[in-house]
Amino acid sequence: MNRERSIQLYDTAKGVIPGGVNSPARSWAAVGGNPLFLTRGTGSRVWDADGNEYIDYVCSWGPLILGHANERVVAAITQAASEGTSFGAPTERENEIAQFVADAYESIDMVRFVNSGTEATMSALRLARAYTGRSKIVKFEGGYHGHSDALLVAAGSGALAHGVPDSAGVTESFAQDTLLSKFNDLASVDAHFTSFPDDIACVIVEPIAGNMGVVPPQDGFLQGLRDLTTKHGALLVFDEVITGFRVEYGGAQQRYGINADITCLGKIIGGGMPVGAYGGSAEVMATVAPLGAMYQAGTLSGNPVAMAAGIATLKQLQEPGVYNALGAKAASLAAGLQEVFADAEVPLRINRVGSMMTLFFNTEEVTGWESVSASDREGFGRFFHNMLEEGVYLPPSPFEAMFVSTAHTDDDIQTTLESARRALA
Ligand code: HOZ
Repeated sequence: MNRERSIQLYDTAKGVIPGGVNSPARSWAAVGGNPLFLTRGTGSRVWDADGNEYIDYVCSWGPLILGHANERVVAAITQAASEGTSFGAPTERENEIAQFVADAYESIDMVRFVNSGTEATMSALRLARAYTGRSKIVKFEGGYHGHSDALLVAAGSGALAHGVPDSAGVTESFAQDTLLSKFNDLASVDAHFTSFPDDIACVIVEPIAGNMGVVPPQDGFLQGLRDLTTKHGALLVFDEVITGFRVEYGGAQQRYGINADITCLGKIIGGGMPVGAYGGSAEVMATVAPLGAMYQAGTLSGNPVAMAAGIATLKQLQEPGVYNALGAKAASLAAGLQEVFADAEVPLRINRVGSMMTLFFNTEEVTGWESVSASDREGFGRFFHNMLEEGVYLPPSPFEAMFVSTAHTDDDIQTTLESARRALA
């Protein structure tokens, strides 16, 4: 495959953008090589600047559950843009999508829209602190909740892949209020409540970890978090930026039957446009300005074009059978890959929930940070590059989720499996 144009563009980018990218995970530092510069996408496919075509399992890191350039989403964006791209004043579309979110989540009466998942989680922490009057928060090793200061401690995603899980520039005073626990280990959470019974404002968790690769919650883990936080008067914050409207229409909360106090959303609710949101009960959300004393604002929040894309996406996800079909497709891909790897005698552990999954090059079951860290990064990197040569674009990191969209066809799955067989050979 010729990738000359991508190489040239990356060289140019490095002169004017730090590391040539606007988000470190895109630099391919975790797998080596030159990132692809993409020019267009349709359905399950993307094309790079040299005209090479790929089956895409990155799907913009999760938002594109309907695939690229979905017709109804593009029409909604075009219509909204033609009516004005930003007003900095309320618009009716905000009411419509807020109602969709409140209807989807039993735990949400009110929701505030922001511009990214980072803003959503950052605001959720401020809200939890304002509501409880407490300062400390508990997060999990390998959990990634965007790049606000308090959350860049033992962080996953690009921070983990680049070896900077504790970012420079985060002062000790910020980090000291962030307590770390181990995912799927309730005792490690309980220990913090024993040490600081009256100081913990919230526990923030990705209910299905997605930024150290996909790690599902073990039986009882989320219920245990619910019980511990309730017992100690702390709030439970679910970061459903990836899982919201992904694993079920009502996210991980619907899937596992556990309600959070504050839910953070992003990705899918923006239909490929920049959107985040945080929501909860009317009582908790009454703390947010202008109702209450916790301040948070944004010129482009609730942007009409982004709201239109989100509405068009959620409407399609409300159609019967969408999640069953997505799950079945992802299951057949996972089963096929497991078989291909077994035939090649290469150890592989696939963690999958619905249409999100990670291929861990591990011999042991992957249940948390330690087992994630034991994966064969180089092996993944070789597989990634061989798949790319085959025209299959996987996430360029062993610690990210791959996504199946409604646009992926059975043919795409079969082609991917044949590619994997050759890639391993
Ligand atoms: N935080 C995203 C992965 N979980 C990466 C976003 C990007 O680099 O575009």
